Amino acid sequence: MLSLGLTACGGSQADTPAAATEAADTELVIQATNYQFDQPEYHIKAGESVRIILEAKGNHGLQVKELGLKLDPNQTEQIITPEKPGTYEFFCTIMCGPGHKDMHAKLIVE
Ligand SMILES: [Cu+2]
Repeated sequence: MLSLGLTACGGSQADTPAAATEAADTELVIQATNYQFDQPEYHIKAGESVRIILEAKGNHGLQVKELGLKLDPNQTEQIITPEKPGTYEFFCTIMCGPGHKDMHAKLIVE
C-alpha cells in the first residue's frame, strides 16, 4: 500500500516541469503591487500564443473570463491564445487592502 502511494506522488511531480516549459510565441509580464498594476494597458496580438506572467508583490490576482485567463499567487503564469481582438478590462481578484477597488487595467488584443 505504501509503495503505491509513493508512485502516484512521483507521477504528479513529473508533470510540473513539462507544463512550465510549454512554448509560447511571446511573453507578457504583468506586475502587481499595492495597489496598482504596472501599466494601464497591456497589448497582445490575436492568434499568437502568449505566456502571461503575473509578478505580484503582495496578494493580488487577475482574471479575464472571456479569455479563460486566471492568475494569482498560486498560479502565476498561463499560456493563452486569444482569437478575438478586443479590449478586456480586468480587476484584482483578491481582496488585498484599502486600494483594492482601484486595481484594474486593460488587456488589449490587437
Ligand atoms: Cu486586490
